Amino acid sequence: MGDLAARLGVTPSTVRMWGTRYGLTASSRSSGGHRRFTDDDVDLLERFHQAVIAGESPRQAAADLTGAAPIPSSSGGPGGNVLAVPGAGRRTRGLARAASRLDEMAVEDGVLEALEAMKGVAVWDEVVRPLLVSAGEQWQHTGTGIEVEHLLTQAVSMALIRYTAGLPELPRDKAILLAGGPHEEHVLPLHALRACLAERGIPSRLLGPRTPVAALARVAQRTRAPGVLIWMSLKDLAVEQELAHLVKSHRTLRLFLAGPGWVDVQSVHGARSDSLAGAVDQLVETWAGRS
Ligand code: B12
Repeated sequence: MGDLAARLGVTPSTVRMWGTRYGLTASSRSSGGHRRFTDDDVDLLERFHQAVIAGESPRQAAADLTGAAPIPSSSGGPGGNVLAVPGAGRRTRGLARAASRLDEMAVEDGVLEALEAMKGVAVWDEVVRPLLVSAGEQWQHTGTGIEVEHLLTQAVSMALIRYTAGLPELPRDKAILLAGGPHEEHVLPLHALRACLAERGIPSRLLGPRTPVAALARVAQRTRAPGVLIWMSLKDLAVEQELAHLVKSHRTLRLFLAGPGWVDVQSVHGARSDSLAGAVDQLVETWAGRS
């Protein structure tokens, strides 16, 4: 069991759960009663894991691979288990339940309501981030819940956009540039950052996921952006070498590197931003010193 789990990159309890929930288990036992996975069992579990990571529902993947009818969801509702968020407050638990039943509007409205009550940094750190971390962990450990992650992304981005649009109008010049790295899909933290900058009266332009560094350099030059922040959740060592060109876009440009993707990267071109509140402070100062 342990060897198999390590080979698949999941925990032994996950493999056990696949057995009880989807009937995917060892086809024989040793004389001592231990599970014995044959080559065919291992092959089946590997294909199951791959299908689930690729986005298929575990119930359907198990049915496809074994030829059995799909096992009905135990809760009867769409999606099964509720996303567990350890230590979460009332608001976060409510949003976790809404996300688990795929109620996009309830999540969007709940996040918007929280933003109006508590402001950007607190909502991100205390309400939204715990949900995202739990959704990521659930996916990593069970290969399930990717649909909840997508729904959360959509609802949280929309709430942040609606909230930002309702704030007083911002000056249009010298906007701060925010972008995801060239291969990066994760950009939610940039939506949060844009909302927090808008609360402080600071304009920003969000170029979104997968922004090529050369494009960022052109925009920085054209708009004379006083500051650029690049978010990367995933490590991408090639990006650092391209930054030399970006920081030369104009004389006073300051570059900030944010997200776990930069953790072990030593860069002479940019400064690290370690938290949402920290990035807001850095960019407020950068914008105040714009020339
Ligand atoms: C939402 C999400 C997605 C969405 C992204 C949508 C979007 N528009 O942003 C979708 C579904 C598209 C997605 C795709 C993928 N994802 Co994803 N995703 C996430 C999730 C749940 C949240 C991401 C996020 O916004 N994080 C922000 C906060 C919550 O992250 P944090 O680590 O707590 O932040 C720390 C610091 O960065 C800082 N911080 C927090 N917020 C802010 C804000 C600012 C401004 C600053 C400066 C600092 C800061 O404080 C924290 C503590 O120090 C994470 C889970 C997670 N824990 O991050 C996985 C996660 C990042 N994804 C992961 C993976 C593997 C993927 C995929 C490769 C999956 C796949 N097989 O396709 C793809 C990536 C494709 C690509 N090329 O980029 C892994 C990455 C593991 C790794 N390091 O290699 C994670 C960690 C899930 C997991 N636990 O395994 N994902």
